[in-house]
Amino acid sequence: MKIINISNRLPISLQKDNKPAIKISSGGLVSAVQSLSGSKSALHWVGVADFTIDEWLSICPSYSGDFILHPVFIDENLYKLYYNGFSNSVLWPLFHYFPSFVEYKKNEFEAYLGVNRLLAHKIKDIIEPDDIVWIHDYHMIPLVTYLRDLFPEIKIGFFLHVPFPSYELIRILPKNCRDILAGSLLGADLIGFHTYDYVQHFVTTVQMITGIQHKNFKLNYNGRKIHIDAFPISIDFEKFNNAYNKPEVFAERTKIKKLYAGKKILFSVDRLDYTKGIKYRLQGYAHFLENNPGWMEKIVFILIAVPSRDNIAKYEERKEIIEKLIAHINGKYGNYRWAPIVYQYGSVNFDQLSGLYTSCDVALISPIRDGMNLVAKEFIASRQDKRGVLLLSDMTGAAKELTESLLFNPLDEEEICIKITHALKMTDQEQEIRMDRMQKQIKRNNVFNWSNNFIEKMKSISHNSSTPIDFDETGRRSMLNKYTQAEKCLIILDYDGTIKPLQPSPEMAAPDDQLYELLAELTHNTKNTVCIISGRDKKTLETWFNNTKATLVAEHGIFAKTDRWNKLVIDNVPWKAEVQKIMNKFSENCANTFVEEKSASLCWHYRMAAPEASLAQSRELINLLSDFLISSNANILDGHKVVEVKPVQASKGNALKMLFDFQQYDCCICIGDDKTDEDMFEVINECGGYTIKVSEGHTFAKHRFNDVPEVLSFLHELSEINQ
Ligand code: GDG
Repeated sequence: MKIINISNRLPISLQKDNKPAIKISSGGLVSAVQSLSGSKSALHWVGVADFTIDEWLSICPSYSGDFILHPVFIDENLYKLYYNGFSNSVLWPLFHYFPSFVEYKKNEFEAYLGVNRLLAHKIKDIIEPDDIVWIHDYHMIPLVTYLRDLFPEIKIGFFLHVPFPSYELIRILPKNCRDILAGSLLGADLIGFHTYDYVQHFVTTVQMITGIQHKNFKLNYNGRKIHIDAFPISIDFEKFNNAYNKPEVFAERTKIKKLYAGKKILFSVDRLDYTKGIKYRLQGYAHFLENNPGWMEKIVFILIAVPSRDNIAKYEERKEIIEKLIAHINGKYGNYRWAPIVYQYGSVNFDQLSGLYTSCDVALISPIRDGMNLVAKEFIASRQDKRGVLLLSDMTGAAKELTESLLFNPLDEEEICIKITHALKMTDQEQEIRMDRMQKQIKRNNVFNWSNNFIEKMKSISHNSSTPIDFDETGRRSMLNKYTQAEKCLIILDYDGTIKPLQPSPEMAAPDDQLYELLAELTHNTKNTVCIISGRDKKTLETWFNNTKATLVAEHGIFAKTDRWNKLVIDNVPWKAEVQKIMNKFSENCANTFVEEKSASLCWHYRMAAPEASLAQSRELINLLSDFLISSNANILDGHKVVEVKPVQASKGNALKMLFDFQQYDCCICIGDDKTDEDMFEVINECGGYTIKVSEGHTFAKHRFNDVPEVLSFLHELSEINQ
């Protein structure tokens, strides 16, 4: 088994001077993936090359590292459109809640898809059946589905390193673009995010766009279960902690302390990116200087900004804004002996970084949005001396874990000023207590646990990609044989769309004589137990099937009739009147939609309405109801052209479990067409029965009939056996 890691760039740089060599990057992700080699899996890494084929061919024979590298060579212009264009001028700003920075261009989106296709093509030659593929980040979303199409059986994991925003942001994108993005990730078996709010945003987005609802953060799609979970990334704790005693780091620390002797040191390091909140950080610091003249010449802010994506206009602009502001603050508050801000536009090496982490008094980290933020964790881990204070924006993923830091809102300069003051006054004892707690947290959840947890989760996912198969003659025969030999058979039939074609309005779908006759024949055979299980109310089922000897289940499992009607779940629905008011409003606003009232549930039907407008309205309704019903016992079903609210315990699967002892039957046949039939398919699959989905769509069912006539013809065949 191989682990194939895929990221935008390979984790290497090519040393092209007189002694050409491949240098492996030293980032946390690299060590995390490297550590997986302990699991005896060969580690492959695929990424876009930032060197030429000739350079690669001349250097690669001398390489013998931990990874088997697969550079993908992409035309420079195409790469620009994909990377600077769609990836970093649409997805990056949008996912970080900067919608006004989004610059969508169709050709860039096409380039984005094109590069992903090229990557899939490359990976195609590497993959073997039991491999695990791990795809990283927003550049590679379509790749998930391209690989799934090529390899239905392979295990695919995806991890997003940036925030996943609310659906309200995603819906800004053109329709085909957002459909592709949401749909593509459904090719994965495991989708990981840093935090639970990103998980939550993702499942809501999937439901809003595709109508697929999660159950305990698992999605059922094309016969596969997709697991969605939070895996907060971390760092190599020991590497940063042990660096404290490295002679080079000691020397760097001593130099810095000497240079700024008698002054408190504030420190920050990040890529120069508008999401990192550098401008607001500076304004907060200026506010502090303005309000604390006593600190003049007694404090210095070392600000390292690392060049990043500087050929994108927004980044250039940001650099100018920041540099002007630094000049302004230094001019306003500084003098010929002292500059309040020491600024470096350029990176530092690891020892210098450790020297800065361990010599500063306060780390000031203020992103406006950040998926996680590793700098915060690195600062904490570096402080073997357990001194220093972390000031951290509450808009970072890291803020959810580093709760002993001083958290602040990154746009609030007054709060930044207050928190700087608090940090400067914090006693050594308090610093030590806070540091100790955060260090324990990071040590426990280090980057090796992160990668290991992700891969172990991948391994544990049983991969059942069997899409339902249409019955061919042999399959059909084998099922009929099984039925013929059975002594007791349970036949479970959904009603609308299964044994009766869907009609524009519910009352038009009453059974006809032929259907009554068919049901009479099936129920007449003593070996059969027939169950009609529907979302319909019990009054309708009673009227239609009063003279039929079938078990009836109404309202998706709330009521059942064997000899007489029984309630299977409590139908306490205090929310009903209010939900009805809301649904009525939606009916008034959206022509040709209507509300159906049942005893314990309500449905808003939009089958006869204008498709696009009513679909948009249905999304609004679900959004509204989700908030309205948040602490109630209600469940919202996003069905086929219907939104239904029902008690949470009511499900067809639960009802079947309550009504039947499956052991008693040697043949079980379950047919349905709707999302509400999925949980009964799961139940019947478990007991080894036949599950059959009618028509298109994702399903847990093992087989498929194309339409209602096919179901009826099959049932006719059954009715003629053993008569
Ligand atoms: C993305 C997400 C998420 C920076 N300057 C220097 C330097 N660095 C290193 C830091 C740290 C890394 O770069 C930056 O990581 P962050 O997490 O802070 O931010 P992004 O680059 O935006 O990363 C982020 C991350 O992915 C992981 O999933 O946390 O939310 O945006 O390791 O140390 N290292 C050295 N010199 C520098 O000048 N040596």
